[in-house]
Amino acid sequence: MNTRISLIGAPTDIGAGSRGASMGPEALRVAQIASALEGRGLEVLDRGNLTGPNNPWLPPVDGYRHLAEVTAWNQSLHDAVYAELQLGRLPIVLGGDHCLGIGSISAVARHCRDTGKKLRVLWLDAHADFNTNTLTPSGNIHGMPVACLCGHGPQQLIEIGGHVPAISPKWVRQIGIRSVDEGEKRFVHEQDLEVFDMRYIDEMGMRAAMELALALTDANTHLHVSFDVDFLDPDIAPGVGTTVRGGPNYREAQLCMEMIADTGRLASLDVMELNPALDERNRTALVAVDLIESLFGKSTLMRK
Ligand code: 4U7
Ligand code: MN
Ligand code: MN
Ligand code: MN
Repeated sequence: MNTRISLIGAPTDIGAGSRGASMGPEALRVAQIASALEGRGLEVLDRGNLTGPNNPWLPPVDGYRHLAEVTAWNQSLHDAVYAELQLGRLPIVLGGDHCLGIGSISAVARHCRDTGKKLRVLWLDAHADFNTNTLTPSGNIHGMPVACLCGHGPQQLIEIGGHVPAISPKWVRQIGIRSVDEGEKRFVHEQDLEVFDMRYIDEMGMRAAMELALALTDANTHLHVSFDVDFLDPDIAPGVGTTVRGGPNYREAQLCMEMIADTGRLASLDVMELNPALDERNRTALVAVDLIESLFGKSTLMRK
C-alpha cells in the first residue's frame, strides 16, 4: 500500500441538513489523526484546509440547496485530490459533509482513467445518497453524491471530473445502508446498485458482506473508501447530523476496516459527515480515528 498520505481538510457543511460538519476537519486533527497514521509507519503531510463560500443557509431552489456553493467546494476539492494522486500520494479528505464525495471521487475516477486502474468505491453509510432533485425530500446535496457521480444530477456537478458519468454504478458497493427514501429506493434498484444493507449484514454477517464487496479486486484495482461516519451505530458515533439506529457496532466496523486493509489496495479515503457540534467530548472523532487506524492495517488479530 501507498505509505505517503496527504490530509486535505474541507471545512464545510454546505450540502448538509444541519450545521456543524464544517468543524469536522479540526475535530479529526484534535483526535490526532496524523500521529495515529504516523504510528502505523506512514508518512503524513497535512495540507491544511481548503477554502470556499460560506453557508448562506437558504432554502432549496429547483430541488437543490446551495448548488453554486456546493459546486465551488467540489471543484476545489477535485483539484486538490487530483493533485495529490498525481504526486503519487494517498489523499485522505477530512470532511465536511458528504456532498464533497462528488469532487473527491470524480478526481479519483479521473486518475484511474489516466493510469488504467480499475476503480472500486466502497460507500460506507447509513444512507444510499442516491437522490436527485426530483426525488429528494430535503434538497440537501449530501443526499445526492452517488447519483451525481453516476451522471444523474446538475451539469455543473456531474462534469467536475471531466467525464460524464464520472463512475459506473457497477463500480460501487454500498455497506451499512438502512435509510433510503421511497423514490430513491426505486432509483437504486433501477440503476442496479449493489447494496449490502443492515438486513444483509444481520443475516449474513459483516464478513460475508465484505467478502462480496471486495470480490474481484486485484493488483490493478484502486480502492476508494467513502466513510460517512453515520455508517456507525449512533451508540458509538452520536456526532453526526443524521443518526439512524441499527448500524454496525464497534466490532463489526473493526472487521469491515480490517478486511479492507487486508486487500492492500486502499488508495484514497474520505471521512465525511462528522459533526462536532452534535458530538460528546469528541468521542465520535476518536472512534473514527481508531477505525481509520484499522483501515491502515492496525489489527486486533493475535494469529500469526
Ligand atoms: B448523508 C436524506 F431525506 N435521504 O436526501 C436526504 F433522509 O451524506 C438524508 O448520507 C441524506 O448523511 C443523508 O436528505 C446524507 C433524508
Ligand atoms: Mn452520506
Ligand atoms: Mn449518511
Ligand atoms: Mn449525514
